[in-house]
Amino acid sequence: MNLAEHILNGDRKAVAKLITLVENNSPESIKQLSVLHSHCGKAHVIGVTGAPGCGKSSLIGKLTAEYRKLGKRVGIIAIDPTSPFTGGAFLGDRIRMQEHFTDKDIFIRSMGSRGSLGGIAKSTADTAKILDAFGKDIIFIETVGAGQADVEIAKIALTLLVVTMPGSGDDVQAIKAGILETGDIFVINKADIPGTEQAELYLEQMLNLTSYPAGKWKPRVMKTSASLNTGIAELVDAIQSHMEYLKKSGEIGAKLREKARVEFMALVKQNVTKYILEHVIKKGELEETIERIIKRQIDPYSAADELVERIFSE
Ligand SMILES: Nc1nc2c(ncn2[C@@H]2O[C@H](COP(=O)(O)OP(=O)(O)OP(=O)(O)O)[C@@H](O)[C@H]2O)c(=O)[nH]1
Ligand SMILES: [Mg+2]
Repeated sequence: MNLAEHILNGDRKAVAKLITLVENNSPESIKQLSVLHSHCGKAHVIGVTGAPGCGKSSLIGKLTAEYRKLGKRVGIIAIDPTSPFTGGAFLGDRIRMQEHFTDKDIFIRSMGSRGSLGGIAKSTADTAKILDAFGKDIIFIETVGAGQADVEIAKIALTLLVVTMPGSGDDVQAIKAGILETGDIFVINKADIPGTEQAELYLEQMLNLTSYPAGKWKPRVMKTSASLNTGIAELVDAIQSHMEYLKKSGEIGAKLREKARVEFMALVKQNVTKYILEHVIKKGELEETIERIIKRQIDPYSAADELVERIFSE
């Protein structure tokens, strides 16, 4: 039996193994992912982003417990924002989520954030696919709200939660800087501490600056306390409403089509580049061409055109 078959048979170790192969960009992972493809497409992938320490992991822990009560199987992918080796966030997450570690219907994986942005986005997307094929109904992806990485993750998720907390004006302000357009549900976590109402008012005001045409999803503002376990069932309801909206409006089809298009085009680009580097370009030629470009003996546009033309003439 190969890894993919083991995964489809419910083998957790095989899941962990394949994720590692994906992270290492191993050619074997491609073979296994292609087998899994036809078994994917059932999971609701939920992105959870927000400033460090606002309670994303705690919240995911509570949401997971709620989904388990509903009989849903849950996968969690945490993108470790800071440390490449041991990692405070990683250890913290493990401790906070450990109540779920013994539950076999929950799978938790922390991923390093080293490597290129595209690399992280790709291994996260592939890991979500593996968990989907493994039978997880709900897959959380936790990222620290730090700009571009989150925008990439937002494209993987069907529903994006933007988490903030009261009292930290900076956090709420930071939301303005780009993620506002992509968030589907804004969560004010730590609603047990003062300043919750102000944060709520502020968010509502900001959302009201945008007009949402009838029939379009208007982002919701929810209040939770992961510590007191309040607002969690309501948040699950809001996430469910968003999924119903996606289905009813047909937006889910558009999202999935766009995702498939981006993935396919990236693979084509990758394969063509690989082919050129392995079969068309001669040893040392790449460096030589770069040298000529720097010396202005040739311009990069013509050099690229010449190279591509050679593929067809050879
Ligand atoms: N008062 C209060 N504290 C909370 C709540 N949720 C989380 N915390 C605390 O906030 C701290 C950070 O929580 P985490 O869940 O690790 O936050 P995070 O956003 O995942 O943090 P990073 O992954 O490091 O970005 C911990 O000390 C939690 O106990 C809450 O609802 N109320
Ligand atoms: Mg965390």
